[in-house]
Amino acid sequence: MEQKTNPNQYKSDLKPIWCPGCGDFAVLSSLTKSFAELELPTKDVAVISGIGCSSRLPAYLSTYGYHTIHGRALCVASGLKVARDDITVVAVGGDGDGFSIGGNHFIHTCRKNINMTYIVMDNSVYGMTKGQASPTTSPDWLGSKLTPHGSGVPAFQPMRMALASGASFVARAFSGNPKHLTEIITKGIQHKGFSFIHVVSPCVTWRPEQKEYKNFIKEGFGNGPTDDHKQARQNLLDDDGFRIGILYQTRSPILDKMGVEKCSIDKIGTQFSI
Ligand SMILES: Cc1ncc(C[n+]2csc(CCOP(=O)(O)OP(=O)(O)O)c2C)c(N)n1
Ligand code: SF4
Repeated sequence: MEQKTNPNQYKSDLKPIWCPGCGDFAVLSSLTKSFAELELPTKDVAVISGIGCSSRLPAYLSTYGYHTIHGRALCVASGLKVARDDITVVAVGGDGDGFSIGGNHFIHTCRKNINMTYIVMDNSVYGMTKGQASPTTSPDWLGSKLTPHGSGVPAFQPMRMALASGASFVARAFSGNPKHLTEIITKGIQHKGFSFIHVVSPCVTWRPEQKEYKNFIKEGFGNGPTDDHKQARQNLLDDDGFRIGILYQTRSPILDKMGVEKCSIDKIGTQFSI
């Protein structure tokens, strides 16, 4: 897509304090490129995060933003989008934030299919709190003193969970392939409904072995994006977490302001209108 707007206009004056080499830099840069491609006015964009290294991202943007509390980005983002449908809402955060303490909200936001985008920068570790195992850490990872023999717990599968919970756009990208990442973010924002973008985003400090991720990345799921749920489920069967692309995209009913108002109490204690 031809770039008419300068991506730098979406950056704030704050310099990111992420470790040099952190995958989150590429997500910030791709997000600003997507905003520019879509020519979104900064006043019409809000980026909402939880807590974690990745959740610092809104501070580095000149759009509206809200660095909320741990695991609650989607709650705040949902309320904002339902109240202000004219705003482009993007929620961002880490795998700990989104799949552990925020796991409940992840499932239900997929189910509600609210028209916004959720980008999870997954490094399979709690980066900010110094490297503990997260929900997406493999059970045999020995890198944390808290779990010296591994966590022993099978890793959470974000793509499967999003698909099973009703997300209408499910995709994965890699911070080491920023062009593709930008394409996916742009498509996710353009999508009408809840778009979940799982970004493999290395933590070079607590998981230095993730610097090798680039050697494992493979493009595409099955024959490409599908709107067939069964096919999408099948395409995930041989996924090892390193396939990138759009897995699933469909149109399904969106929960918006009208939907919320229709289902709310008209007069307190007297009637419901459905
Ligand atoms: C209620 C609450 N519990 C725990 C914490 C401590 N805490 C801060 S960030 C974090 C995990 C961050 O990991 P992740 O979301 O994966 O982000 P990353 O730092 O890796 O980008 C935790 C447990 C907190 N801030 N609030
Ligand atoms: S600790 Fe890890 S996730 Fe946090 S900024 Fe450093 S490299 Fe990135």
